[in-house]
Amino acid sequence: MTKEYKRTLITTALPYTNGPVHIGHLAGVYVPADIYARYLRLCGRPVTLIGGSDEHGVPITLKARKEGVTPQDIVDRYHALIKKSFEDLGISFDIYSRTTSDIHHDTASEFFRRLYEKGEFIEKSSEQLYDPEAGQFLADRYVTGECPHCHHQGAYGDQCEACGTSLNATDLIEPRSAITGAVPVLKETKHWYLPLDKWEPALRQWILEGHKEWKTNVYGQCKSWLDMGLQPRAVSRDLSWGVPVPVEGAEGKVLYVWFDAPIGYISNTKELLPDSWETWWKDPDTRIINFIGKDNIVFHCIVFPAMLMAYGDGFQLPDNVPANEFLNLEGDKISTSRNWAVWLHEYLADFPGKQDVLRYVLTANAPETKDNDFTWRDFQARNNNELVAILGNFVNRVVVLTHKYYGGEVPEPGTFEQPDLDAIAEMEQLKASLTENLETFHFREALKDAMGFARLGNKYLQDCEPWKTVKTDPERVKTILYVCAQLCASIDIVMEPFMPFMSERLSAILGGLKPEWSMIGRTDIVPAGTKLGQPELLFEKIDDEAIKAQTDRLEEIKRQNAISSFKPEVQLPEITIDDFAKVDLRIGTVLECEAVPKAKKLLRFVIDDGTPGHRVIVSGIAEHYKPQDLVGRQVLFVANLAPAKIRGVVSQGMILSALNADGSIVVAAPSAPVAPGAQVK
Ligand code: B3M
Ligand code: ZN
Repeated sequence: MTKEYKRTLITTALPYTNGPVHIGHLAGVYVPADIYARYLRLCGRPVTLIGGSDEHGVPITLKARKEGVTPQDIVDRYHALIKKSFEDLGISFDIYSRTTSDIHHDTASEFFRRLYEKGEFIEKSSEQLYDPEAGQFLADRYVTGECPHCHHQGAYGDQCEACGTSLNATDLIEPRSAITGAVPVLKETKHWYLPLDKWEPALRQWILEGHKEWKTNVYGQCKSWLDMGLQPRAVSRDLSWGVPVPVEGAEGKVLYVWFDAPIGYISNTKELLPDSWETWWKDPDTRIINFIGKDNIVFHCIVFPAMLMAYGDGFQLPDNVPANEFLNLEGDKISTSRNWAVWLHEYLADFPGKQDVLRYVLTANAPETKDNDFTWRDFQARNNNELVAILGNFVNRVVVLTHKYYGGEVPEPGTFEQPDLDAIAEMEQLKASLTENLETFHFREALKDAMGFARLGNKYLQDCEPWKTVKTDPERVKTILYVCAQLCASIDIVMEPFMPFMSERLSAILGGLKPEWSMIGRTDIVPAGTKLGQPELLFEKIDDEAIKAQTDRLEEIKRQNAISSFKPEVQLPEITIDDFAKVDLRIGTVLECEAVPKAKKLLRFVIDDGTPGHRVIVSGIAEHYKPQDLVGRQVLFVANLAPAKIRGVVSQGMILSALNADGSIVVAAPSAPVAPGAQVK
């Protein structure tokens, strides 16, 4: 940071209210933004953390259509759920509002009207994609097709999420309506376009020259778009859900969701600070930071800044746009539509009181420079081996020993000796590195530095061994435990941005400490004589059972997804009724069933086929059934198949079964009991 700013406005991408928020949103945007806001507050630097729901756009109307309810029903439901779960996770928004609010509609309308009156738009009729079956224009997520740049299938009408490129719906190769699946036709309609090309020189200057310090993923994406050349972008849509286009002759048209949503940052600031919001947006001494996911880069670095430049009137551009990559879940891309996610509200219900563990794991694993993976095993290991074994353990030992030797009162120290001075010096180093990492949005590294304080504490305690020294030099132990209390206090402060719930409990244990960043590393944070609270475990082990419940849930979702996305085999060539009549299909009852020795897949059946001799059939389904479970069941079999010797057993027929979408095999059976030997036709 080259300039000293007076205040920092932090915005977080506004989540679409078409579903709850998941760990991908948290790791990419909300946890890092909250860490940064909390850090600035601890430094005593003025900061406002702005959040809110993005309640317009096709994701919401699609969801409403699917459920047969109104868009308002959808946004009311998810806005409430998302707001509550953010609160419960301790995301310290100064405001969390919504884009269906009156103040937002007014602000977004006024923004459009000003650009309109300044002549900043191109008004143009053109042919757009139209679904003749649904009788509506297809824009944004109403239409999918192949991306003309990276050839990803399933790119949306406004953006390809695979390569991040922003698109016009008419750019898509082989477009399809997301409503009816119909092939769209072209139909004439009028829209307003923001000529991004007009702002290209200013954007080049601002980003490519002025912000070389941005993260390489953000800078690189911006550079490649600018190098490709910017085109005018439509900022209105033929839809009924959204902010109506506030000019004459625009009936049935609303603002494009990506036009109104970023204005939400401004509306929400206005709602929070009706008298001073302009200072937070227009004073050059304010620094604006947008926390977003990587799929939002183009809108925050190109489109919204162009809008702000077109508006003028002193609006400041962001100073930084720290966008993260994506977090995967157990090796697969997180997906709301496939339900492949860990949903925040479900996590909070399944792991009550463990908000900090999630915040910790998501930060330790944050996808800052590349996509990263969340696994439940890693979650468990980080909790048990790091939070419990390192952090919780150190604090607990200090509190227990202070109670044991001094009735819980922090003792008066003597002269600091070399190990004490070394520990104090190391705290200084850690603080410098931690601060630098936070300032530059390297939160993973920052968390490592913060954990460094707890590691240091354990090492100091292990080296000084107060439990031994107490027998030979009790005076020395007073200094050791005094230093330990200061270490605990520094841990409390450095951890506050990452794990605020733990920090609050630790502050209470340390006699009501009020954390401030400048205190870190000091040797007088907790004065001698301070009465410590009772020892309590700051973290508890998470057992295998709790983890298994989560991985079982994911397995089940995977299975359901495989079934719902199942594509049947291509049908075989046609046969005649005479061909079919040659196959003698019958029902039989399983009398005996056992594994075939040394053949992992085979079961040997004795089937009651209505004849006195019964018959033996071998079937390759041993990996899917326990033999005893099949005894007594009725099956369908081909009776006139030529006998074949399989692993030394002569099989007189074939039992019919289906290969299921998830790879399992299910034996075909009659829907009601049937006399053994009855024919199936
Ligand atoms: N709602 C996209 C998203 O949720 C969008 C962000 C708006 S930020 C102004 O990923
Ligand atoms: Zn693409």
